[in-house]
Amino acid sequence: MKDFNDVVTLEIEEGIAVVTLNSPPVNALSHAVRTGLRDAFAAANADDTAEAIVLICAGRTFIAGADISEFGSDAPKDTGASIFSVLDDSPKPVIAAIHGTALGGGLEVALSAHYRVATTSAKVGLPEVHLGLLPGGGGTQRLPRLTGAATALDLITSGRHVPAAEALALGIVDEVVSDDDLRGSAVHFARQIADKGGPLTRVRDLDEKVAADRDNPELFDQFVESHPKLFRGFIAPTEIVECIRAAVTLPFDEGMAEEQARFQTLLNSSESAAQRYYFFAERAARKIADVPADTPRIPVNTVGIIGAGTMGGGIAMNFVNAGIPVTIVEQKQEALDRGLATIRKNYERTASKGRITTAQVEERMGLITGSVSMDDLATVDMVIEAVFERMDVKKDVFTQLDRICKPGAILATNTSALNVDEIASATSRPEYVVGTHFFSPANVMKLLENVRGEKTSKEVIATVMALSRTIGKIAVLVGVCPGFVGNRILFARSRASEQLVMEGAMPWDVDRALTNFGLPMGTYQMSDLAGLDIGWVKGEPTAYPIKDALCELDRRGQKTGAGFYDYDESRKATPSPITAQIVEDERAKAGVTPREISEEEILERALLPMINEGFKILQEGMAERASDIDVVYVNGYGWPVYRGGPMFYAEQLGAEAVLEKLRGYQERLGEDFAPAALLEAVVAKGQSISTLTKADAASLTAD
Ligand code: 3H9
Repeated sequence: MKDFNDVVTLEIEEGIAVVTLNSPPVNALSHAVRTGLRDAFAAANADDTAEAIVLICAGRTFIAGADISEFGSDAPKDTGASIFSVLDDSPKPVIAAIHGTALGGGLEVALSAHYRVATTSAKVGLPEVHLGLLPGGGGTQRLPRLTGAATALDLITSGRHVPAAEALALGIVDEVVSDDDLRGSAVHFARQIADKGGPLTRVRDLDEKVAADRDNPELFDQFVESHPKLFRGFIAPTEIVECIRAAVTLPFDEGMAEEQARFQTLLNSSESAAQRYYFFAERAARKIADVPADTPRIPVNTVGIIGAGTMGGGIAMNFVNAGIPVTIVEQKQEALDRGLATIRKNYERTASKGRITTAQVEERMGLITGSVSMDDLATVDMVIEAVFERMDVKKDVFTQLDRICKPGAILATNTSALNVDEIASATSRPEYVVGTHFFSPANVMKLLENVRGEKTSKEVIATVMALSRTIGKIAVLVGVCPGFVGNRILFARSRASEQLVMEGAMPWDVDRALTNFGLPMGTYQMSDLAGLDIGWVKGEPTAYPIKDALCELDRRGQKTGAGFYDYDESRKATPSPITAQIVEDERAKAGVTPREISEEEILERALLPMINEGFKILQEGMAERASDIDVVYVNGYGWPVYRGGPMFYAEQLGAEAVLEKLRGYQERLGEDFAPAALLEAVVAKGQSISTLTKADAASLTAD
């Protein structure tokens, strides 16, 4: 067996060269891998005893793509032919043997081979679009030659992972084989090809599919017109369309040149930098500095949910979808029945869209047990309460849970604002108490803020973080503080928005600035959606007089057909003259002469306090790292991923510029804009923002 760069080996088996790539965790195409593969293919082609070459990977997957961490880094550049042309130009037939996921550059390697054999469970895809990129290893040129342009447009702009059976039907792979013996099947396939002889099939030479597309040039504009959302704010999809158009209209080499040029443009864009950063941010959020990966986890095979309302029902669905049985407890049978009926309706709606079968609806409902007695939670491994958001109510529930639940059960609260430590104090086992802050609708929203109490044990944290993945959530560990990470930052924006409106902007001006920035909703659209009466009690003024006045008029948001905006029957919002009048009255009461505020100023004054709050959160150790704050914002609040998140955005603006602007606003508008000590320290020490950890924050602000 020959070894290349410690990551690739070459063996000859029954006259077939087997090139095995072994570069954990995902066999990404790092410089070492590319060099190793190039040398191994040269050796295989030079070996007279080998008639064909099988490329196979060790470990959990075929090549998962280019090594993303090399983009924009000082990693050595290739000299000589690309790995894609090495395979394409190989005089001996090359068979890619795919298991796991062949993604991005990984699928492009396979498409450069002459044949592809995949296991039943394998998936293939070109997900570069999620990194703000396009396939830069010939994927935009080869895939359309196999599938036609329409399928290539769908697959490359969506980045979806295509199961082996579909890949076979689409012509992307040549054979699907059992999961048990990929190597044996691939060597057998290679032997047949070698025995058959004849000219090699190179994807680059196929013309039938793209020739048909040449007669239908309008398909590209039609695709763009029918997918408006895909292109909003993102630049990669447009470039992808142009590359696939080039695959149809230009000879292969010219199409490749077009692909390269456009790939480079995207690689240098701030959008791709943000999306690549976010890829690693989401994975980093799973790691907790003082909770090592091998921390023992508590088995969670059954879950109890208290509360069958919208939140409790949504939470229950997450577990049931993952095959974990739940017991839902309500106080009254009627409320329980209503809650269970809503869950059933949700599943039936999903089934009517063809996403699950009717048998699955019954299977999932079969995993739910309803009860009106908390005593039925005596044996569950974990309980999540989703009851009314009031400290005395929560404490009462936890006192009962402490009495009822078995030792070692995890007791979780879904509070979005209350102090988890105080809730834990109602029990004799605060080390088992944790916060699991789901976002509404809980069966849809990906984000989960897991709240670490002062006494929460490492085992409980490790369990809850792992369990979050099992139920399909992207979890971030946060500390106990009002609003945790997400809502705390949102409060800062709400205060800033209120100031802007009092000073001269209308609520819809604030919203327009934020949606133009890329957020799905502005402050006031969000407020109308959530309900203006959260935390409002009739006759009791809050810090938001405009909102109070709207509530007094029973304009409590979308649910009452009016809030900051007026709504028609189809919930289309229009700026309301009633709101405008209230705003003017409130300004007059405060003695303010309104002035015109530019969109640029609105954006700065809405976003800088969010960034500043992010620094304060990190400084207080309420998030593990700056990038966790970004994960919260991208997943829970629709922050456009092509802008990375508030902390990454701050990095792009420049820490110094952020500090200077905050100081300017502080001088003009007061202490709401006072820069966080951590921001000052970051600027003073020239530290990068997006790589900051809790420990960095502590040491930067220690002196
Ligand atoms: C590309 O190919 C461009 C080409 O067209 C250009 C050619 C010239 N690079 O997600 P996991 C790490 S762009 C570097 O937790 P899973 C990941 O950070 C690329 N590292 O596992 C993590 O590290 P850690 C196109 C990578 O089982 C560890 O591997 N390809 C890469 O849930 C495990 O990852 C893609 O976009 C990478 N390419 O999911 C595919 N991939 O343990 C990106 C993973 O230190 N990858 N890592 O946190 C994925 O979608 C998933 O990782 C995969 C496995 C489905 C493969």
